[in-house]
Amino acid sequence: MADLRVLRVPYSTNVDRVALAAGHKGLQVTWVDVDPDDRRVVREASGQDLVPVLLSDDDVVVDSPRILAWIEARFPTPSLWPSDPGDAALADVFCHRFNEVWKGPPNRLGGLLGPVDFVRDRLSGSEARAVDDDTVRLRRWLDRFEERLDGPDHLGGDAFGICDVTAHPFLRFGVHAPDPADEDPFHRVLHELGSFDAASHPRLAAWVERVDARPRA
Ligand SMILES: N[C@@H](CCC(=O)N[C@@H](CS)C(=O)NCC(=O)O)C(=O)O
Repeated sequence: MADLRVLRVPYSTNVDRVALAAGHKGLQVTWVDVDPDDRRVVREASGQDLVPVLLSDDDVVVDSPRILAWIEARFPTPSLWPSDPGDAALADVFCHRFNEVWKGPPNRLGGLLGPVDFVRDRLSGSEARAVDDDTVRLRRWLDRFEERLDGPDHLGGDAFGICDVTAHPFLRFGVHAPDPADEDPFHRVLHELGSFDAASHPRLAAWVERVDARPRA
């Protein structure tokens, strides 16, 4: 088995994607814990500051979607993408939109609310309106995920796969509070403004639990 090392920081959603994917494939990962305030190891290994970074015998891969595709190419079984090429393309569209569109509102909310410690009275009028608008966007997507799960057990269909790996580390905060030591405002936004439960979104809450129970490397 190839030696896979992954650089990580605590509470990282994008690192959790790699843990879920590697767990699905039964891969052994050597985790390398990095001080979030001292990224020299990350920079020396990869030329940039963000984690996860995957280091194999012959490759350095940054950016979680690229890492997931790399893992799938090297270790195709059990697969994360559907075997039907059309379904696989659709899964890619889902993941791309999750990364490029869905993340927009919670990222902006974190950017507005983090600096004022989530005290809305400290926002300007236009900032408060932006918070309201992005909160509506964030919550509407929860309803769409709930509708998607009317029938299939997973976001990409019946089988666990890349759509679940991509979305679960983020959506799980809608049910689970961040660790008390986790100070990332993005995670707090997902928990406080993107919250849901078995009463409001029963299928989505059950999906969170289902994916919570999966193996992680
Ligand atoms: N597009 C990258 C984003 C990576 C990213 O933003 N990583 C976060 C942790 S989840 C990070 O290292 N942030 C820098 C910081 O916290 O200072 C990916 O999907 O891997």
